Amino acid sequence: MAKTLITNGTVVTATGRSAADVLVDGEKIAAVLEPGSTLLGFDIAANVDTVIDAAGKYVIPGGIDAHTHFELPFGGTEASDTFESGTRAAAWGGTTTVIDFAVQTTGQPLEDGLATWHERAAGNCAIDYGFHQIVGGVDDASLKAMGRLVDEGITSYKMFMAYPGVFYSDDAQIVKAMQKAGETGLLTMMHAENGPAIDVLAEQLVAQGKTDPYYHGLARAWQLEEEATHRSIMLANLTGAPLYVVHVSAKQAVEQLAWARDKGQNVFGETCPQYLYLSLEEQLGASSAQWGAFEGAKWVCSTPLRAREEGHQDAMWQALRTNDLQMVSTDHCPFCMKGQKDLGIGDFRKIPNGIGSLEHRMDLMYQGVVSGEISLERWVELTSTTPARMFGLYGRKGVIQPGADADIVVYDPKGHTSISVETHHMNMDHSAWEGFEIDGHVDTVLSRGKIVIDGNQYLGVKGDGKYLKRGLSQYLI
Ligand code: DUC
Ligand code: ZN
Ligand code: ZN
Repeated sequence: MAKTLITNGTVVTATGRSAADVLVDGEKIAAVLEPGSTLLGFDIAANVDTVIDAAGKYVIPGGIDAHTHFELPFGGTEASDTFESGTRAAAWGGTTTVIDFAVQTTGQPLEDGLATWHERAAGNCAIDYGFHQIVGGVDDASLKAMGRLVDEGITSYKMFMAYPGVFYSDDAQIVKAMQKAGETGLLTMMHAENGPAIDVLAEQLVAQGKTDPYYHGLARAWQLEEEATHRSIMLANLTGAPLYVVHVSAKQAVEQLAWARDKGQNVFGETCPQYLYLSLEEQLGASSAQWGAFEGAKWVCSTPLRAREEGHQDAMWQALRTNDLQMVSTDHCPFCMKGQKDLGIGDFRKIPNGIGSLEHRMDLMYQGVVSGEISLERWVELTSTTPARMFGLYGRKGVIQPGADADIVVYDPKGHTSISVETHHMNMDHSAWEGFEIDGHVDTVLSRGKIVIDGNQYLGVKGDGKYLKRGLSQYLI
């Protein structure tokens, strides 16, 4: 089996940093050694197949993006990244594991939705992948099927309090699903926005001629995120089910999570790069020569970008520091402007919701280290270690230690990354992050011991990525 030595680097984990060499044997990390160690009784560098010189660079566990939507059917179209293009873009950005959402639509047997996602992914991924299950219809059959998910390695499922008529579940359905989750150990992931109330506001805005993307943000008011977050917490409290709230964007929703956590409830939350950097005023309200006020459609996603003047972005960074929020995922759900987002010209309700960020998550969060928002260790914790623990992959993923999969990123803090549609690898005709400059660079990426990114060269192979059967959450109180 091929051996690789990553030498002269600084190994960074969630708990500290140290000068160390990492020996990879086949697909696994074999040893983490003092630099120049002769502990193994021979000159290691002279006895491996490949030596990677990481002098001046960080050696971190590969990123885990626990929230992606490849090929998601949504808004009359389908998210534009396939498992092939999406996992390739992930590798370019230093992410070596994705957890995508298998979709069960209302009325469809849960098993059929899951089988479709397995078919789409199998043989197409360059990095390892797992699934959460979207439960789009709670009935006796789907509740029974939920009971079998853990055996399939799917230990979390998502429900939507938004999108009536599409993915929406009412409170009665949520209670039933949470009761089942409480019995089986499944982690409930919640899209917490009050969908019926949003639909009323959206209809009123459109009736007043307010049809531009900007109004998407006004219709999805923070009060409706706070309310749904609170309601989901109380339903989880009632049923004893652990709760993970996805894509938190409102500071008031964070207050609800913190309140529940302070009382000792198993409640967790993620935010996404877009809620840390982008805003209602600057992006949803943007205008361009090409698109006019429809330019803002590039940033139509749900939950929506929030007003900077209300302080949501600062509050998200703060919550990441204090652990009121535990993780950063992307909610990667890309759509092109031409032929997809433009379905909503003249009516923001018809714009497919989603932003593509998968390739840039590690860089964007590293920029938070540069700007002093988070520490180097917290960067690793938020993007790799906690996702592994939260979703039952820790030990195998999310850490640099003997026995773990050799999913490793060599990150250059002296490098530079300019983000642009011209250079990204996601299947999109624009970048939501155009013009963002990162004071760092993903240099080398190993996926289970194999180099998939070598400087500016892509060496990944579709089909090398394997399905990950996940265990129960390792993060519960
Ligand atoms: N939000 C998005 O922006 N896209 C996909 C689904 C979701 O909840
Ligand atoms: Zn969602
Ligand atoms: Zn999502």
